Amino acid sequence: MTTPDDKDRQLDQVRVNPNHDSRLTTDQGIPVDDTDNSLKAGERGPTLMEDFHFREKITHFDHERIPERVVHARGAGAYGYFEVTDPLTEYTAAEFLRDTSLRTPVFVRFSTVAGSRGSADTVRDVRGFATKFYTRQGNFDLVGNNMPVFFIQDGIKFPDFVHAVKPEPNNEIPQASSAHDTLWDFVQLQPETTHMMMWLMSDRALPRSFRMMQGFGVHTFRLVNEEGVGTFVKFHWKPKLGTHSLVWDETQKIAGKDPDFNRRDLWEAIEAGNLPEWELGVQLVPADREHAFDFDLLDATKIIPEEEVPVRPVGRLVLDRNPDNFFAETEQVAFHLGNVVPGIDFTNDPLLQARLFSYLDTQLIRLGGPNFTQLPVNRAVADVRNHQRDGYHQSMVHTSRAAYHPNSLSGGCPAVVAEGAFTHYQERVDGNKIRKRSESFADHYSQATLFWNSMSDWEKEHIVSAFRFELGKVDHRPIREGVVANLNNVDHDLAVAVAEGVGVEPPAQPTTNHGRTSPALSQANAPHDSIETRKIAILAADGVDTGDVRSLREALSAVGAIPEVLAARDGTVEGSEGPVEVTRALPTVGSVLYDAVIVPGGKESVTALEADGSAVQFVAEAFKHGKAIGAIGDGIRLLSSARLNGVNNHGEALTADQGVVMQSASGVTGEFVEQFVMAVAAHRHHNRDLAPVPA
Ligand code: HDE
Repeated sequence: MTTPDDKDRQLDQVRVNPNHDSRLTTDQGIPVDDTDNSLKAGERGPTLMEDFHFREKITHFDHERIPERVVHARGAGAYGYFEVTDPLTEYTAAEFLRDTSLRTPVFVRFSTVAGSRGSADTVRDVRGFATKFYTRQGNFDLVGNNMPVFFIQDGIKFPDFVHAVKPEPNNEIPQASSAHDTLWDFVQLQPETTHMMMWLMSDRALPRSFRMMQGFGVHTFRLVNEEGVGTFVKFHWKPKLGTHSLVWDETQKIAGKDPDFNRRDLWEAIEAGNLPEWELGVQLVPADREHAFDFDLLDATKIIPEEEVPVRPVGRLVLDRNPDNFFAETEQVAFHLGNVVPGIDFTNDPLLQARLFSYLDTQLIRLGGPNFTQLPVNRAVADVRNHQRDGYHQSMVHTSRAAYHPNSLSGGCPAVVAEGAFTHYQERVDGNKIRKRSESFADHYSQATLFWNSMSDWEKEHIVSAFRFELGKVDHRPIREGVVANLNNVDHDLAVAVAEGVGVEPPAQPTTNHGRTSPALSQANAPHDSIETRKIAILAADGVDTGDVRSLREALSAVGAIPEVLAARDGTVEGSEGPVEVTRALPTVGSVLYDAVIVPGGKESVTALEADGSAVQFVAEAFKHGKAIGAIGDGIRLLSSARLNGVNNHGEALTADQGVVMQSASGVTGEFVEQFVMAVAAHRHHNRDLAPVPA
């Protein structure tokens, strides 16, 4: 159990456990002696109106649902803390970014964007990464995503974009998917979407885990120091476990096997004490360098390449506590970009400006009135004292007589004081009222090209396949053509490869590619050094080598992985030296729920696995998805049955650098473990010949 922080102590005042040592009552506190039978006129007669317990129970039930979020409806959240490690005292008045002795409580909610509350986790989509910092100076919300840019430049286009990506209006199809005509119609007509569409078609849209994805504030914000000097800032979250993704075929299968895959992963990691952690980084740009870039800092479809402005690590975010109640906390949490504390301010980014309006507005309807800030998860730990009164669901009893300012009846309180107050950054602005996009926002392609150029070969292949899949679902041919024509402005080879897959004429005119790259954009360059919390399947049947299973369990647990023994049935299998406990039965899982698989030795066991289609498929599918595969002694036979008999289709032997680690001698050697751990740490092996592997 972690030490309670200010937020936890505050929540403790409202936590109730009706299951603990209590009797059933109505909402009025009246004890109830029967909640299974309604009050009737005779045993077989009609229910009576006067049955207040029945009426109350049904009425409450009838009103249990609130509107889901218009976007980001599906999410999962957790509490934790933030610590600043490299104080930003020179740049900001925000105490939580200056004082290394502070542990600021946080609540983080991760989400998908397009799907409904009940949709699957592993869809191709952007992920929300929203953090509420309960600072001593008030709540600061960093409402970001796992991609550093956005689809549009001006918030007035947000309803258009969301209407296009959401299920189509006539039949509400497809759920949680961008692969349909209306989205791609919008995309082809709105070229500012191009850069973000490259991200969305990349593996970034398929995170292996919320714990293994980056977060970005997206907009350029402003830090303001105690002297009122402003510095532009971009916020970055970097996951301690590295940035890793699933592959497309796998995501689709997970959506059926475990639609709660990412949510469950977060929950289980925290329950097991494997606390998810991110580093906060900032890119700082002095005010006088505002125009020093070949893009506009106010344009949310642009990144500042890390090679141009390095990301400075400044703090640490750790999630250490699951919520007690999903609805009360994760569903009712209300993030708002406008919640800033002294020392952090906005810029004139037109997307950011629109968000300043939207969040509060949507919460008024979603949470049913203006008092949602009093909901436990939303309450600041800083004192809240003002003249806001009344409204639906007012749960404070304000005892002061004067609810206005200025007043003399309450001694002028709450008083307006300059010290510690938020003062808006004093930026000079002037201009004619005008509905116009700035010329400095006009380049929609250079950074899309930069992203494409920075990808490794396998990332490029995945992007092409994603475009082919999505456009292949678009019925209206001219839309496919429009998208391909637009992609030609990013890279000619990309446009041709996509065109070939979706049956449209490849663009004739090649365009020039500027050739620049930003290596930091490629997931291939992310650290691959840990196998902590990776789930590793050990396939077993009667006769399995008990020593192998024991050694593997020990060795893998010692490096922080989670080994699980899978067999045809739950319970135990009879190993060579006695019973081996089974973690899960094969029919309840599938290779897609694991990061790697090992087949231990044991002649009889391997023969049984060879005869079990689900075990053979397990290995073949893990291979198809690029996962590390290990086999010891007889275990190698199962790899042959899965047609991975040590030789790929080019007649070359599969080697450990392709993530297939085989040891013919029996017994788990240190060398085997070392090679296998390296293969798992690499996350996926995309240097395999996958074409012949059945889907
Ligand atoms: Fe949001 N967005 N958004 N958004 N957004 C919402 O607020 C909106 C944008 C983001 O876990 C809504 O309470 C507009 C960018 C996250 O509760 C709504 C525009 C980024 C979440 C809204 C944007 C985000 C939301 C829906 C264009 C990344 C989930 C329910 C101007 C930087 C927060 C709600 C949570 C949620 C509006 C664009 C991130 C409707 C108008 C860019 C993570 O207010």
